[in-house]
Amino acid sequence: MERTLAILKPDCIKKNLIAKVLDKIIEADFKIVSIKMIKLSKESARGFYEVHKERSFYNDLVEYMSSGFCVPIVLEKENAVADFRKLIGATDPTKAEEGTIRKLYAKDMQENIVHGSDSVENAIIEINHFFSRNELLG
Ligand code: IDP
Ligand code: MG
Repeated sequence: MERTLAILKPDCIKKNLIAKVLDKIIEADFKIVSIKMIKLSKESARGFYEVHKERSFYNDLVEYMSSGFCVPIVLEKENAVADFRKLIGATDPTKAEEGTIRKLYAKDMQENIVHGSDSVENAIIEINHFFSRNELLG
């Protein structure tokens, strides 16, 4: 079994889409290992997206991700990382496949509703960014 980190981003929460997105995730056979609702500090958002720190969109991304509540979720499934990336669709919703979460609900390249880890190694790092050991038992 593999784990991945999903985050329902602030636009998802503001648009009241938590239940709709969770339903897509559960329909696709992911098991929810752990889930919480938190507001990221700018420092935490900066750290989470550190790989993008040289990109032109980095400061806007940090503002956006710390602008309201997020819902980080640890998901488990065989092939969870790749399967979840497939379920969410391309970063740019105009390029996302029909039926994907971003195609259905994302506004644009920044406000794209949901995060998904891009590798098994990064999934472990990202899960540890949000969840402590006792929040991952069960
Ligand atoms: P991903 O979320 O599909 O893995 P990344 O390239 O890792 O995409 O970018 C992280 C996040 O940064 C995106 O989900 C999106 O919110 C934001 N982002 C990426 N590229 C752009 C851009 O060109 N303009 C504005 N925001 C962007
Ligand atoms: Mg990424």
